[in-house]
Amino acid sequence: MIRKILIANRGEIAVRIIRACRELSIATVAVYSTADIDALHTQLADEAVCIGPAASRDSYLNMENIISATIISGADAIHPGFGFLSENTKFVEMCEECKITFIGPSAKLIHAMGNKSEARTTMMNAGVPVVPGTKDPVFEAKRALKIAKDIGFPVMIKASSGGGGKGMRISADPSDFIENFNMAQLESVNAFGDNTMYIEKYIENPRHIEFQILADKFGNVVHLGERDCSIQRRHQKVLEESPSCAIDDDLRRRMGETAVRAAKAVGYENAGTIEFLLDANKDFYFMEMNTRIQVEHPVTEMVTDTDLIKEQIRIASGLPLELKQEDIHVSGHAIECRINAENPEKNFRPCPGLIEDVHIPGGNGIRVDTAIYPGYEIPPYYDSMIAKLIVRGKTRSEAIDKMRSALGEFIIQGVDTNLDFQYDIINNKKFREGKVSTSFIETMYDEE
Ligand code: MV4
Repeated sequence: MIRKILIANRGEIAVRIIRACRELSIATVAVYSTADIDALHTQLADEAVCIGPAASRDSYLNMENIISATIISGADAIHPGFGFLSENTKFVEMCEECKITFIGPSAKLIHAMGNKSEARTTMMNAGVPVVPGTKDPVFEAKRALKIAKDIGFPVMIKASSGGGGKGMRISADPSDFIENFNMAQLESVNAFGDNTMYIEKYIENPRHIEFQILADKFGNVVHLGERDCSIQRRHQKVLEESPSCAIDDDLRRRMGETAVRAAKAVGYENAGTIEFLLDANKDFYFMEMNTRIQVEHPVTEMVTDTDLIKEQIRIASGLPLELKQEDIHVSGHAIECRINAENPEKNFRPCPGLIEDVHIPGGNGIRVDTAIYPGYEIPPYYDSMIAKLIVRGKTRSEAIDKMRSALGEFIIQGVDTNLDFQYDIINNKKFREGKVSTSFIETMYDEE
């Protein structure tokens, strides 16, 4: 059994993990940078170890220091949260070598899914639908152009190591292909040191639908329904909901079964997410697999009445899944708004600084995951997300009304936030009608 967990993260997710550990009577060790000495996670954990200076690469990405902190504090496991070292193969290998339980999948699995081109091939071979495109990776623009002509334009050029839109380009027709391929490849070489590319048919205005799965060490895999994450800005999710209003029970069953098949095909273990693109004809295609707990996991927790962090810990402890697929029911509707310290009027520029005062909304079906408090100073070194406001209602319409009420009640004084921007999304006619796609934010103010 796991008795003590070191949380290799900060902010609301570190707090979320500490709370789950406390419920399970597992001791907690926080790690913090010198900029986070007053952070909530540092104060809330049973113990806290300073792991370096403010810059992430010196602290929250400092593998040696985090492993040392684990050994010194006598923790037997590390929960990585999301971001930072959560999908770092080398770090997971270090944990494996030091006999520290990494709460997540193996280094081998993270590596296999991090290679998007290889993941695509693996899924094709497992009978999981992928976007029409290359079977093998391509390295050379001229050869890629030949393939693109076979696929049919427009096409999407993607870097195998890509993510967050990096190393990705649309090509409308053969005349702009070579240039776009070379730009995408150069971006990938610069960002990831990898020139491996693949080509897909371009899917216009898709929805981003992802399925939450849980897999134990005994080959049991279940899915917990989907999240619709179509509302994004520059590949950053802004608002997520579950269930998706684009999916009926039959499609949910088929996509869910596909997600489970995908996880089984790679021998997955722990919590994971299968990302799909859903096109206007309701055809769905595997895009990527995320091998970590995700920011938006609470919407799934709210509609399935589960605790995904506790499930991760149980799985890592070697316990079999207690959940059976037939026992998992999606009930009601949940929405999450990501609250960022940023100024939407100044191109969403981050706005760190002193939180002079906070009022956090509450009430029936309202959940706020945050690490801010009155008098807290948001450091400028990390992500600008400072809270997640999650609501659950019986229906989508009730969840929207709850979110409108809760956003209106939320007060954060001292820094600029996107609270008003989220309010605009919630009150948008198209959003309320469920007519959203990945281009929603670019057009939301058009005809109002
Ligand atoms: C696509 C696509 C259209 N067609 N692939 C964006 C990030 C990366 N994970 C994959 N992405 C996309 N891949 C094909 N073949 C459109 C996107 C895309 C997108 C996907 C989900 C959510 C928001 C998006 C915004 C722009 C582009």
